[in-house]
Amino acid sequence: MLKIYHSTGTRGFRVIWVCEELSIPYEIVPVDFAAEYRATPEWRAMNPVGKVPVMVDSDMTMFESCAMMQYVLDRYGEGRLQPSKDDPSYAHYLQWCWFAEATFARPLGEIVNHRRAFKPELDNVVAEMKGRATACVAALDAALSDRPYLLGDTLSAVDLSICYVMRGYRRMVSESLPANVQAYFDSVTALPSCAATVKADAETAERLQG
Ligand SMILES: N[C@@H](CCC(=O)N[C@@H](CS)C(=O)NCC(=O)O)C(=O)O
Repeated sequence: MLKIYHSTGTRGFRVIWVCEELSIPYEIVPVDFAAEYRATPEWRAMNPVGKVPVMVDSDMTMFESCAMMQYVLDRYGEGRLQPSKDDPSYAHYLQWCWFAEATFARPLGEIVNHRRAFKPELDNVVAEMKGRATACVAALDAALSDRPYLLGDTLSAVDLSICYVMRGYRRMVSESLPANVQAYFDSVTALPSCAATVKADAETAERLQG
């Protein structure tokens, strides 16, 4: 069974969500998010840069959450939640998959890093990163002006990946979203698979404490 090494609130959320949406069996292994644990040789053997998540499938170990998502889809998805390579929407599927992590999540990650340092002189960096993240939300709003999901009428894994990042945006930048994005976020996060993921994510912290 797939093992997802995860810390509550972190990027393993998007991989868990895909498994929940597709009813693919998985197990969460809770990871202590403390920097001290992530610096240990034990964790570095799993993720050489000391981040989470990590996924193990039999004798295969990998890091990078969007790559994990794609692996799960390709290996166990049976064609669901992604267009085939000859579908006209395939290029935009790739585009939004990469956008979710490389462009949208990146400024939010910088806000987390700068807040961790608690240095007032970094306030202008935080403001810049909020602006960059907000530009991503505006791009999503424009893309969603004529469609319920990023690829059109059909839900795909990019919607789960983007809405995972949007949860962070709402927490760190603004709860108020432009109209198209708000309707999109509300409908994607209303999926039963989202509630199941939120529950599994919260239980991860409880298991670590217990
Ligand atoms: N691109 C990586 C980013 C991984 C990442 O930055 N994870 C965060 C938690 S969501 C982390 O471990 N942060 C700790 C740190 O950077 O020190 C992925 O998608 O897996």
